[in-house]
Amino acid sequence: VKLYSYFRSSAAYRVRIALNIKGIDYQTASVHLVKDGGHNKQTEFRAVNPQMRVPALMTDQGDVLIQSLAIIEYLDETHPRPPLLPKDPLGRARVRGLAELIACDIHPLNNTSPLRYLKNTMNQEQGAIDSWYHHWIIEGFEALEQLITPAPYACGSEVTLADLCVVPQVANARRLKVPLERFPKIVGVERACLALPAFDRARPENQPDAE
Ligand SMILES: N[C@@H](CCC(=O)N[C@@H](CS)C(=O)NCC(=O)O)C(=O)O
Repeated sequence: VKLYSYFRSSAAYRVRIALNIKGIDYQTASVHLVKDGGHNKQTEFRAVNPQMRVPALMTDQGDVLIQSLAIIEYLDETHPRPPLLPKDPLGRARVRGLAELIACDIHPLNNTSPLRYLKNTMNQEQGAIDSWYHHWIIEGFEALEQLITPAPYACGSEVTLADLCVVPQVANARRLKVPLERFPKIVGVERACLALPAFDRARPENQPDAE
């Protein structure tokens, strides 16, 4: 399979972890989100994903899948071992709830496009943009901190889809210097996950396009 990725993309990071956990060999097609106004906006990538965002996954049959959570669930269904979702419906709903708290409610507000819009169209200063970024991460993490019980992973003793969302979001928070002292459980989950090779290999700094 081919993963359209960018080393700093936290949504692509989620999928890289899933591919590693499942032991699926993949080729990285790097799409630079910053250079020349974003290579994701160019015709070549627009033909792959009209939404012009990474990740996108091209299967060996040439099908293109978009949206990290949909891609991860596809990988989980086609490569069931080890599972990324619990078997029971209640457990699945809990894991998905945490994943969506991050992927639907935190991440979209700190994404490249909205931040660029704040800067270029709304003419906001960098300081105001940084406050926006910090605000939405902190608000989301305050809820997440109460919802997880590191044992040692976000939802117990097995890695789940929730961990695949927590670790990249914490990486983003660290990059933008969001203080994390108030979130010991979240940081504990990150620490436990990063001790696993599948997570470590997926880190931004370990990607072929890392700068
Ligand atoms: N909900 C999407 C988010 C994808 C997304 O927004 N990716 C970012 C990088 S993390 C991107 O490609 N941004 C480019 C842009 O906003 O122009 C997913 O989970 O895959």
